[in-house]
Amino acid sequence: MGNETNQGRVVRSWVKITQDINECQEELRCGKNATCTNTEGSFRCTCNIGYYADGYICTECYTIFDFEDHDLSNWTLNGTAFNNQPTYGDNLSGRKHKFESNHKGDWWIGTYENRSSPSEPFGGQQGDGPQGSMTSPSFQITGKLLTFLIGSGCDKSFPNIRAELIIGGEVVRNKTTKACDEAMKEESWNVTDYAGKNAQLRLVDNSSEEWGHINFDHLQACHKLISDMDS
Ligand SMILES: [Ca+2]
Ligand SMILES: [Ca+2]
Ligand SMILES: [Ca+2]
Repeated sequence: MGNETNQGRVVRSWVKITQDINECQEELRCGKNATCTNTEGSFRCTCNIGYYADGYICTECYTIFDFEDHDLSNWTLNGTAFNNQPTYGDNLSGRKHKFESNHKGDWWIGTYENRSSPSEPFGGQQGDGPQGSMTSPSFQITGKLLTFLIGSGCDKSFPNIRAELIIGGEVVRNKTTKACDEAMKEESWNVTDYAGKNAQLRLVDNSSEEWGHINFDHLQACHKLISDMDS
């Protein structure tokens, strides 16, 4: 409400006052990895250099492939090992050996498994027999590090169970596990030399031996090397 003097008398009028709030005065309004910019009626968060938008926060890593859309139509499949992928849920626990896969989300790659939808039998399996490979669509390397979860493979199947990073048609990094363990563990590739390049991920199951299957999930790109983390 405002007061005005008009030819010696006071009139009163209701004036709508809009006053911008500077949301950026609030500490960490955009989180510690972002810069806040006040705007009229709002504000804007911009990830600092080297950080990636992940929902409403800026993180040091962002997800490239997590299989949560359970759609492999953009991937190239050879052979039969990957025909029933991705796998839904903690399918391993549906069998008598109570292994864990340590997958993230609901969907992951497991070439022993045969449960490509929640309606299929819990614990369903195709076994170690099928062989093949699965090659991703192209993605750009924007960080220093690629991290991923990988499991299975064992002495007999090693090194025919592996993940590969392909650039320009060449395999520039690979990872075998020899873990003899279904539970996926985090592994990584230093890709500092390949910043800005287009790459592909290839998962290989070239084994029908015992433990001749690959488990894989959650490829992400990270701004920092592990040795840089928390520095
Ligand atoms: Ca504002
Ligand atoms: Ca996943
Ligand atoms: Ca196999």
